[in-house]
Amino acid sequence: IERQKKWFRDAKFGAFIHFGVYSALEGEYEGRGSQHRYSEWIQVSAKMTADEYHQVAAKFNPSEFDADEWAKTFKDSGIRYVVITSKHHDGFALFKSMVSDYNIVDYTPFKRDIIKELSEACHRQGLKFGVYYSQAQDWDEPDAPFIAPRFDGLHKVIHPDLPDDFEPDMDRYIAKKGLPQVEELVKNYDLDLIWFDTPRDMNLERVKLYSDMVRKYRPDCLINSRIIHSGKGKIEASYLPYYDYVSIGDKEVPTRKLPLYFESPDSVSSSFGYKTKGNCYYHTPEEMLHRFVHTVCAGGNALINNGPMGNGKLDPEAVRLYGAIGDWLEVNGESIYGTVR
Ligand code: JFZ
Repeated sequence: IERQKKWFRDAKFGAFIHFGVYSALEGEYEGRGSQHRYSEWIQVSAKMTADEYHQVAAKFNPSEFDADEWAKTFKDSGIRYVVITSKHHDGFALFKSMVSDYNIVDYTPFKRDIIKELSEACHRQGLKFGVYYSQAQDWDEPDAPFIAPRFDGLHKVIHPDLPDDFEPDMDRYIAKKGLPQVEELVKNYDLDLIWFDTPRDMNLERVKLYSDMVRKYRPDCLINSRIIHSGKGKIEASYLPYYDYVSIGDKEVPTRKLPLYFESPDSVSSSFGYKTKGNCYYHTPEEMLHRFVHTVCAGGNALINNGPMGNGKLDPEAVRLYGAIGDWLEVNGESIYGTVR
């Protein structure tokens, strides 16, 4: 196997983190939006304009965030790698960016670089560290594509001042924000992995731009398949050189052995972002273990998500469920992957 993929093959258990402005809204804005499964989609489900969302962003202050506490909690549960949203579809960056001031350091009273602090804390614990970056969708950028047709017309709702004849130009968005921000991430942070998602309107040229940028600065940084494949549907050979492993569908538990390096992006609950208001369902410890064991026994990694709270603390329910897997690994883990902790 390729040297840089070895840690991934052996990792088995990762922590996925969806954290951002939406975490503070907890799945609802002024009584709207809670019907959507995923709280990180609140801007869309509550039909918030860019202005409204910016006002929430400008108050985002996760003052109790403690990177070392997060990293230690993950480590103590047997987790081997961490992937956090550096920019989700809302376009807001959790890292210092010169490309756009719509980032946690320049836009909020918190002013600290979450990606920097967490990458260092994870590496101190011996954990691998990666970032999620929404390369195609960026709701703050009218040039970037929306997931349609479900949300057709939403562009106009979020950006009411757009001229009627506005023509979105995805390449302009990629040149102005997407690609330079990925460059910042690979240059400024010690990344073991980058996680792309919802590849709406991606094509070979756009995939190459992103993939080449990552490999240029950080040849050992793994790239997931959602740079081009949504997670469902079949794999196209022409894209194989541009990513390193396959992320299957969200919360998909494999029922058969899969051929490639793969990972299942699961979550402790029915949402990825933190969500208290409205319908949110947490798995039981038994369900978590069942999903974990099925994924690992099919040869893949379980990347299990937690949504930290707006104040910067981990969700106690997520910590409890990670702990249930950790306790089970302590007793049974050797048969799955040698020494656990
Ligand atoms: C995407 C995001 O839209 C979502 O907010 C979250 O970040 C998740 C991890 O990824 O949602 C998806 C992507 C792919 C599928 C389903 C939801 N899929 O292939 O089934």
